Amino acid sequence: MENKIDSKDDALTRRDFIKTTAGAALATTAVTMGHVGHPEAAEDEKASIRLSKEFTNSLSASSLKIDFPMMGADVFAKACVEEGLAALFACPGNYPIIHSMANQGIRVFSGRHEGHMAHAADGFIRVSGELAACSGTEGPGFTNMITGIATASKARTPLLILASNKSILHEDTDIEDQHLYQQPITEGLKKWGKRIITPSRVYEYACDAFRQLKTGIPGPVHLDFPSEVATAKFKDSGELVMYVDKSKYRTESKSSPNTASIRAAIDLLKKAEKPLIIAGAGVFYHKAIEALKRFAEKTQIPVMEVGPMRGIFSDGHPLSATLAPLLTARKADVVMLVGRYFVGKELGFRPEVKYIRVEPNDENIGRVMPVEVGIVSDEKAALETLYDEAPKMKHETWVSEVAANRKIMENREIEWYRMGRGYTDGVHPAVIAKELADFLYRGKISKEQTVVGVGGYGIQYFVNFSLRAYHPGQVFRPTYGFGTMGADVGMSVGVAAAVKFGYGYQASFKGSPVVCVTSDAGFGIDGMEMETLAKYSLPVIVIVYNNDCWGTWADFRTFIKGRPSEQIHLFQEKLRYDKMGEGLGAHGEYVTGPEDFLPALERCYRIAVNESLPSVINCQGKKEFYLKEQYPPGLPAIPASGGTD
Ligand SMILES: Cc1ncc(C[n+]2csc(CCOP(=O)(O)OP(=O)(O)O)c2C)c(N)n1
Ligand SMILES: [Mg+2]
Repeated sequence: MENKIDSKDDALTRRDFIKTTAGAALATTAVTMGHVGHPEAAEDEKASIRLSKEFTNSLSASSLKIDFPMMGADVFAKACVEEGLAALFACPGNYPIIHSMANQGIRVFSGRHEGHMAHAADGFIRVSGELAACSGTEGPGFTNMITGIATASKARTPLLILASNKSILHEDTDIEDQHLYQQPITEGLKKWGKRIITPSRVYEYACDAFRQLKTGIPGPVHLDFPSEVATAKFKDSGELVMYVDKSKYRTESKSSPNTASIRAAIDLLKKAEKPLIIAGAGVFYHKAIEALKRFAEKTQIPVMEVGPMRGIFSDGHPLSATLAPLLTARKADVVMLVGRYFVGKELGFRPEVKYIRVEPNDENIGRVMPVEVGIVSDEKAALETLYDEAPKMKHETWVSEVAANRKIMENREIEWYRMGRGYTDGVHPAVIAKELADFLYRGKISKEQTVVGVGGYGIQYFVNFSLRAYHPGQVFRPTYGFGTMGADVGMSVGVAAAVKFGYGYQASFKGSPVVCVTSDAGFGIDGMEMETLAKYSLPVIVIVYNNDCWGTWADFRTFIKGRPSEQIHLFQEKLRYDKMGEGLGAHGEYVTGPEDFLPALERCYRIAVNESLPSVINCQGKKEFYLKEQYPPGLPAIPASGGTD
């Protein structure tokens, strides 16, 4: 795998870069991290950002093998190790648990806000398919996590949420502050949860948590640990309830489909002229990716993936319909949804479409969309059986129509780029979209290697269809299902951690830089996590589309123009998010014209590869770029639901 770009023809050499203030700071950081040693960095020693000895020593300290006698927290952490929990994202709080997890060898990343750490854990899971946890202190640390939990919930991420709690003894009193009855607060957001009130059952509840995380429809699991539980002492395993091996508290056996439903599905697909498979997160988590490909190829049914991550079905495959969703969905006559648990209204199917739904549990089948055939089965087992039972099929006209739809979208990208490139009073989002895609997929680096996320609002409308996913988890979508602004940088922390160490689906792309496209409003919420990226040498290139506003300004413009409500949507203009990044230990670039974007991207990529350090590219746009009439292509008009006229 090629993960370097040729630095010979880059405009700015590393030496030039070091001469800048940020460069000096970065170089010192890198020296402390053991990456590079540049004497020039010493020039600005006083002002330089650095890692403490204690931090670096701690990161390389060896883990401990803990055994009885153990505290409750140790018992829990040991269960996490046994279950292969890959990482923990946390802020200080819930101390016995996070200390024990770190000391027992679980990789811990400590960030600036518990909510962002929940997004980070979610991102880690979304791109790797491996389990991770987030943690916060009781009270405010826990409540900070709520948006992250809700985001993970809509994405059906099997996220383990951990929080401490005050003593059971003082329940229903105000004796201790930060006392909070947490479980009702995650009601409706979690798959399962438990306030552990019986110390001797701490292991049993850990087992319950992993059973929930590893089976059925995925979703967040929330455990809270009152102090009596975390600090309880156990002399030996005899003092714990259900202290048994994982082979005894959960099964690897999966549900398989019944013959009648498989036959009914095949009959329906055989009669269809324009069948379509919609693949969701279930295919990713239940390792059904190869089975999906084989079935689609045998039956020549196009596949569209819709979910919080992409790459379940490669965008490079001739049957892929992912990049032309609406054009394709509008024409489909039979739609088979596989492991797509969250069903939004965005796909635009015709009312007469017949649906087949494949999911491991029956509770979701028939929800939101009327179903013709329900297949209750693990997705992999269902697709393998469908492959075995279905005859070879051909849908030549339909497959060419899907290819033509993809071409329409590719041409749209080129046309939008042509228009965007014509505007010189700022960087138009269409320029970011096309030039980023050309750099990542059509240039010097391997098109498979870079994981990219796009969040924000209007910027997403431009960038989403330019991104490509050729391997599972190559694209992540922080706003999927919950529309969370301000999840992008936080999520990138987890994504980059998964890529840096090559977890799960990212094994072959270990160490590659990651790209995160975000917005100015978004960056205002979680931009502080640039410090976390820099601290852990996570090479994320954060592209901030800075249009001096919440993009909703454009949506409501007609109704709010000149009124007291207009200012609600506006920031100060020309804010320097790049300097914010620099101040936090990252490299910063401020790009004010379209011709400067690509060179800045190349510099940041080189720094990511050579120094393993993050960057912020602050792309100065204009709020007016979203106005269709003034600056075509603009954003599509939204219904005037929130208007005042
Ligand atoms: C946390 C949060 N707050 C508010 C909203 C409502 N909202 C949806 S899109 C949007 C505008 C976002 O602006 P920005 O992130 O800067 O993206 P832009 O459209 O300007 O590119 C707002 C306010 C939301 N979805 N999430
Ligand atoms: Mg904005």
